[in-house]
Order: sequence, then C-alpha cells, then structure tokens
Amino acid sequence: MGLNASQKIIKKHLVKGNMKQGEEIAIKIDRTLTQDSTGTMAYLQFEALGIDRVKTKRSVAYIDHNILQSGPENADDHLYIQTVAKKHGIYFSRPGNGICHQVNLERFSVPGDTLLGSDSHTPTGGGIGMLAIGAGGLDVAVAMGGGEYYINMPKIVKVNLKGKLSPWVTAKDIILEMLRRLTVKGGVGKIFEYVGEGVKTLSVPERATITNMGAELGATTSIFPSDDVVREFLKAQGREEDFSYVQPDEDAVYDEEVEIDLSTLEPMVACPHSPDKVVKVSELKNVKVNQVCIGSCTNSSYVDMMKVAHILDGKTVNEKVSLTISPGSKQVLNMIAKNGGLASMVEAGARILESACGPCIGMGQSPSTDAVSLRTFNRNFEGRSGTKSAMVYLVSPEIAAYSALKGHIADPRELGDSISIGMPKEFLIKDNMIVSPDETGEDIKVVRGPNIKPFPKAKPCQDITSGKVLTKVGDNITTDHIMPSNAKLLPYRSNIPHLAEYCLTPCDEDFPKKAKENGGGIIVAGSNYGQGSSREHAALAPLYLGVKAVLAKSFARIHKANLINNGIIPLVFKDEADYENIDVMDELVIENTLEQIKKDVIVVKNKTKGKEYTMSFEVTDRQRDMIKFGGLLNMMKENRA
Ligand code: MIC
Ligand code: SF4
Repeated sequence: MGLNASQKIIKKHLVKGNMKQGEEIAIKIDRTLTQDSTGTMAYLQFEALGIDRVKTKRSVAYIDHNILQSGPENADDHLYIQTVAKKHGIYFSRPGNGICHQVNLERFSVPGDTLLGSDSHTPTGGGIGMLAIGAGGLDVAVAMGGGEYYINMPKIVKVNLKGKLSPWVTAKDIILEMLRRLTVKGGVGKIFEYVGEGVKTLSVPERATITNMGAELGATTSIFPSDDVVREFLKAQGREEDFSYVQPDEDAVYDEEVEIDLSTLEPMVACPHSPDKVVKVSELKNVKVNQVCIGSCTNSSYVDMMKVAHILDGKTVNEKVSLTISPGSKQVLNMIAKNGGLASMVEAGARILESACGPCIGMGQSPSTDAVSLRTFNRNFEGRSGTKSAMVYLVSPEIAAYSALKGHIADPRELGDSISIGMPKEFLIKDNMIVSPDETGEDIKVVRGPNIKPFPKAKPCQDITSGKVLTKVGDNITTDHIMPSNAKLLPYRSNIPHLAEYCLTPCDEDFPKKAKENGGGIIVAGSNYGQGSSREHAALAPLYLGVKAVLAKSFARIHKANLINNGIIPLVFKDEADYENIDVMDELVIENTLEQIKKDVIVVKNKTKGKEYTMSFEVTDRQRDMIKFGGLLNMMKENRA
C-alpha cells in the first residue's frame, strides 16, 4: 500500500509508536522557530532544561510580534532573546527582518524536514512540503534540546484540487472555502494534504497562504507536495541545494477526502467574528469600510504586495478609509522598494508599516469605535484588533486593495482583466539581518530585564482535586479570550503575574478576582475550548491563578497539550447535557485523583448539586504521567532522577 506525503515524512522521523491513526507517536524535529511573544517563555524553559546548545539542524528566534516599543519591556525581551540565542546556538532574526513564517519560507524552509514552532501558524512551512507544526513554548524548548515531539497520529485528509482559479479568485478564497465547509473545528486531529491537478497552478506563497490558515481549521498541519514549482522557488531564493521531491505514492491511501473545483470558486469574505463565517463577496452589499489592513503571515508575499501596488497605482485611497500595508519581510519590502511598487502604495496614500505582525495581533492600528475593518489576515476574533466593537472581515489582498479605493467591500472582478504578476526568477537575497550564534557561547552573558519574571511551576497532582466552578463559558472560546493579547498586554509575555490579572476577562471580568478569592478552582467550557494561538500563557496564567482542571465539551489540540504540559487536567463531558447542569460556584471534586487519572474515564462529583458527571480523560500514558508529576518539566526531572 502506497504512502501519502505526510506519512512519508512522519515515517522518516518516527522515533516511537506506530503510524496508526489516533495512536501516540513521537517524531524527531529537525528545525524550530520561535517568535518574541512566545519566545521569552520558551527560552526561559529551555534554560530550565539545563542544556548548553541546541541539538536541531537549525533553530531560529524571530522578533516580529512585540515591535511596538512604548516602554522598555519589549526591547528588554528582544535583548534577552538575542543574548540567549547567541549563547545557545540559535540564529537570531533581528526586528525589521520580517514575520517569522514569511522569512522561514524564504530563507530556512526545507521540503521533507520537520519544523516545530511556538506559533500556531507554523504550518505555513507546509507550503513548501515541510511537516511544520505549531506547539506551545515548552514543547519547542524540549525539541531544541533534542527531545522528540509527541502527537497522536492524525487522520490524513486528501484535498483534491481540480481545475484552476478564475481571474481575481485567489489562494485565500480556497482556504476560506475550506473554512466555510469544515468550520473552525473541522480540522482537529487531521493533516490536510493538498493534491490534484490544481496544485501545480499554485505558487509556493499561494500554497503557504492555504497551509497557514489551515490553523484556523484546527488542523495539526497542512501540506503541499514538493514539486518543480518548489524547486523553482528555492532556486530563485538561491537555495536549490535544499530541494528534494516529497510526493505521495500513486496508490497512496488517505483517511478522508475533500474535493474542490477551483474553477467554481468566487472571491470570498470571512465575516465577524470567526474565520469560518464565510460568504461570497457578491453577497455583501453596501458594507462601508473604515479601515483596510494588508499584510500578516497569510498574505504578505512579494506577489501579494505587487498585486496591491498595481490596484492602487495612480489612484487615491478613499477619504473615509485608513489603509495600512505591512510587507511580510525585509526581502519583500526591499524588492518592492527597488521596483517602484512601494512608490505606488505610498502615492495612493497607504500607511506603510514595519515588516512585522502589527495590526494582526492588535499591536497598533486598532480601528475606531464600531468601525468596519477589512484585513488580509487569518483571525477576526472579537476584540483581537484592540477595538471590541470593531467588525473585522478577512479577505484576499485583491479585495482589500480594491475596497480601500471604493470605500465599501467591493468585488475586484469589477476591475476587468486580471493582473498577472509572475514569480521572480531571482529574489533579492541579503541575510544581513540574521545574526549567527556564537561558536561556543561560553563568554556570552544573557541579559535579563526587570520585566522577566520566573514562570509558574505546577505541583504534583494531589489525591483529592477540588474547587469551585470559577466561570462557565460557551463554544469556540479562543486563546485570545483566555489570555488576551494587545499592545498593552503583549509587553508582559514574560511576566505571568501581571498577565494573570487579565485572564479570561473578555468572557468574565471577575475571573481573576474569583480565582484568587477561592484559592483557584475549575473552568467549565463548551466545545473547541482554546482554539487559535499556541500561546502557552493561556495555560500558565490559569496555572498561576490556581486552576486545577478544565471541564469542556471538547478542546483545541495545542491548548489541550499546553494544559497537560502545565499539570492542568483537561476533561471532556461524556454526556454534553451535563454541561447544562453545572453552575458557577458549584463545588466540584475528583476523589482518588491519583487512581482515577490512570483510566480513560473520570468521575467528577458536584457536591453542591449532589450529582456526578462522567468525564473522559482522553490522553496518552505519557500525559497521565505529566498530570501525576505536575507537568512536563517535573516529569522530565522525575525521569532523570
Ligand atoms: C496569533 O496569531 O495569535 C499569535 C500571536 O501569532 C499566536 C502566538 C502568540 O500568542 O504569541 C499564535 O498564533 O500562536
Ligand atoms: Fe503574526 Fe498575525 Fe501571523 Fe500571528 S497570525 S504570526 S500575529 S501575522
């Protein structure tokens, strides 16, 4: 029986387990990436492991998120990351060099290799045929130290792309169509592998737009095969030696199949406040726009920027619209600066931002009250822009640029003939913003600013786990709800005591207060709890506040792993009706916890209501140990002892 591309890469990297769907496997990680908002924590944890030098083929630390330096905190964190990287053998991508996923694609991605990144959009690397997975900082720290990465063998879904896109329909519309069909929960436990005749019509950055937003499906990752299109891209990046074919066998078998006829797609829009609320642009009539933001790791490549430049060329941005553009990398910005594309943008009135995440993570450019903001980004969760009342829509760069001119959401097909921007035969290559690590690191002093506080450590599991229900939240709660991130809070990513004051406050303003007054407790949630970002802070802040367990209808993959890594028990309702029967401030208890965590089913007693709930504890034996010993770091210490 033939293998698909995902299975081939997993097989080559398999360290433990059998590649049977649902069973735990461990894979070797070739490369890692971190960014600055998760990186400080990841490097503090790496230091706690006591390993001198990274053991990967290459690890890179990027500075791209916390670039709004309105006090010393972010700059202090950058200095910490720069020095810790220099000491331990990690390459450092300086601020200004670009968004981690875009730079990684250009300069460091290698087909057939594995990449683990402390950012949920790490699967962007799947656009070039890597097995690229997002994880919490601690998992990335362990991988940097040479440790394997554990996942349950995902279902591999074949996404068969037929035909070819019509003019003005883009890669963004393909992934929005996937989200429309499958929703933000549709990819949990799955890898989406794109195949079929449509694949060869898509460039590497277009493929990367699709694999990037596979994160919004909740997928473990997404991947395109490595073919001649990839070879040409790597050649143009001066890295042809990194190329190899990664293709599914002709008789490859898949667990599920989806088919998309590209020729039937139309330009799409994801409406507020979820990436899966997708409609055709033609269905939106008279939606006035106040802000347009172009960029992010989803749509900031050279071709994306040049299309925008062409649409804006010789025109003026509508007087009611503020247009921002953040080219994805220094390479992209430099190229459009040299060929005049940037001049067209500036002349039209675009506000050019640094090559970084910027407005995507609420780092500046929050829209006005009740504004409509059109963004080429990947997430439009309520409040993420920094303005709670803003209505954020997700679109392609083409829709964004044309709407910025028109002042309302507009269909770029009205522009007539499509513009054709070819992929460059040679990209402008200058890696002078990548700092190499020191050869030994012995004489390098790590600089720690006053904002860097120790991270909270879990305690070993007690035999009785009890606590009050501190809050009860609904479905699809994101990590942006659990641990909000905006220009005011991002500077405190290495200061959990400060962040904890804001934990879950978008859902329940009093959550931190209640947690403190009751000496911690338990969270009750609906389905897909913890979707979105990889931020471990969404587990560390609850840990700091004494949260012992989360009872939910279901969990998002990375967040569940982060909870377990930090000793918090994730439990799933066997009978969803039980969710309805629990109220805030009910007293819950898990008796004989140490015995119960050995099994797949755990009984939780509600002492207030005199009821019992059967919860499933769907974890691996290794994760049971993590809960027992109080998280991954404690388990590793225990194992060493
Ligand atoms: C995001 O897009 O939400 C982020 C900010 O990139 C996060 C990482 C973080 O919270 O620091 C992610 O996607 O993992
Ligand atoms: Fe940065 Fe936004 Fe991409 Fe996250 S989704 S890495 S904040 S650009």
